[in-house]
Amino acid sequence: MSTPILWTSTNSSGSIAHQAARVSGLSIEVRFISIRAGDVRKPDYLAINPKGEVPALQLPDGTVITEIPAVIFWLAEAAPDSGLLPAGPSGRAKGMEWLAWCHWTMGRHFNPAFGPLRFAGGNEAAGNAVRAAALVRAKEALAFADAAVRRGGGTLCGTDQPCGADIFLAALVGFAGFLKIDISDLPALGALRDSVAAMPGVAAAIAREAAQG
Ligand SMILES: N[C@@H](CCC(=O)N[C@@H](CS)C(=O)NCC(=O)O)C(=O)O
Repeated sequence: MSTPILWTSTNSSGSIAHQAARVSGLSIEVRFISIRAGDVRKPDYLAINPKGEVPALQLPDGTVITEIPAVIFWLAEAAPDSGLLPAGPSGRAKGMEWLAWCHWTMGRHFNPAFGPLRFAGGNEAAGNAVRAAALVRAKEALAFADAAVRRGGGTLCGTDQPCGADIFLAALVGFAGFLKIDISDLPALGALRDSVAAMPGVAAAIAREAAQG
């Protein structure tokens, strides 16, 4: 293998890494597996990512990078002019800070909203309560991010172009749509989602996933 391979699944958080990979401009092979078909739990894939999750970035030297912030950090390091992280030590740290925030927000609020039964021992009534609470928390988190984007003049870190954290936040906005969270009172997030979707690399990744089905 001479080209990194990005393992992902359509309509999943792996799409965030896929979009960032295209924004990086690096030559990366994208391989789709199906979460729904259980591919993430098959031995061949577990040998690549024992966590049984996407995304995973498999490098030619055998190193496998998992966890979205780490994947985007690697892409930003390998393509320093891509803008995936803002410039300078403080800018890079702020970019990582927001990547970590998005990741933590996805794990603690969005995941329970999407799959409440996993957080409620399979009990349906408890699951409904988990989901309701998670939706409230997710909306609060989105309001926090909306204020940050307004302060940044359209991006989380005040950059002219969206960075990797903005790509992640735009994905959370998309997840909010699936969850029917009303963000009409958070216009900075709608504008950010649109500016991220207009990035050529992001548009290419979205088109590729649509073609994949
Ligand atoms: N810790 C993970 C979170 C990613 C994640 O939640 N991946 C989900 C897809 S959205 C997954 O692969 N789930 C496997 C499954 O549902 O079996 C990361 O950042 O890489």
